[in-house]
Amino acid sequence: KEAPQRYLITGEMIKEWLSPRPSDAHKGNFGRVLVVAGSRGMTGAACLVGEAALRAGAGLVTVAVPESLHDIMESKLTEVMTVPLPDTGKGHLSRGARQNILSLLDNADVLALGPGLSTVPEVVAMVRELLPSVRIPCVIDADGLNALAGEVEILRKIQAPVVITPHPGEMARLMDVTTREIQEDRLSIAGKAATIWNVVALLKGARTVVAAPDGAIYINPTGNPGMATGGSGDVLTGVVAALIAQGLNPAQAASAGAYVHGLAGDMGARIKGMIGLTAGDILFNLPAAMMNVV
Ligand code: NPW
Ligand code: AMP
Ligand code: MG
Repeated sequence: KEAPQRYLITGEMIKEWLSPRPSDAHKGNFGRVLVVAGSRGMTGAACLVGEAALRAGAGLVTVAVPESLHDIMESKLTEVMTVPLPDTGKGHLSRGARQNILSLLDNADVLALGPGLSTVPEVVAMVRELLPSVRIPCVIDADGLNALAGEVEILRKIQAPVVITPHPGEMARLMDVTTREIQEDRLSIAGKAATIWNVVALLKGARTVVAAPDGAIYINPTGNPGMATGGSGDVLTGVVAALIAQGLNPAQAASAGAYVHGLAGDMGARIKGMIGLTAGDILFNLPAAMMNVV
């Protein structure tokens, strides 16, 4: 059996995937991202995903949240659009939100699902029922993945390309092993996830690994421990979704997303240091990081 192809992600590689904008471009050329994220106490996660998607170049971004949080999102966000979804009454998506989300997907090119959704039973049921009906590429992160723990075969039922972006704790829940077991063998764990579940698996943490279902493995050299801070991963979810919206294939989008996100974190750390770095600083530096790879 041939050894899997391994690549180090570079800026030159990404320049080949992402072309400069044609002078007659309009926002319709850069894709529509639907973000389904957030719950009471975690509206920040939903904002970070949406704003990161715009900063990474998506043409139009809509963030869908539980109805009771909608007005708060309207006031937090400006360029990002918002839409209310059926709410349990306590600031979580209800099971019935599934149908609303499916209707919204008719006007979207990519779905970013999971950050800050929480793991209450209604959300878990909604995510499990939603995914087999999704027909556009999706990026699944955080509580979108936590909802699949114990039912991970659902990933194979999605009839569209999928990128999963677990941190080691989330990957451990999906595989029903310990975080330490994930960290001991990151490359082969990511590779197994990709081939068994037929997804692009982006395993986060120092030296993020991106594994494609065809066996190719990409390793990200950018990023720093300053990025170990709340909300950091929510920014990455928006970046990967935006790159898919702009036409990169899922493995390219995941690899380029990890690289640009890490580069933005490195740029942020040069100004703020690693201790004071926040997810907002990664977001703030995304435009400069994007300029580096186009
Ligand atoms: P341990 O303890 O080592 O076994 P959780 P979360 C592990 C939202 N957010 N290397 C580690 O496990 C998210 O979107 C909202 C090794 C750790 O204790 C989610 O929806 C924010 N291990 C929700 O909160 C800002 C690692 O995982 C455990 C690792 C919960 O997500 C914050 C923690 O993971 C947040 O983004 C690594 N590199 N990384 C907002 N402002 O609205 C993680 N682990 O329990 O899944 O909690 O990641 O905070
Ligand atoms: P999350 O845990 O979902 O908020 O994601 C954390 C983000 O920060 C991921 O993109 C990680 O790859 C990144 N990150 C966390 N710790 C490090 C580290 N020590 N070196 C590089 N990147 C890191
Ligand atoms: Mg996260």
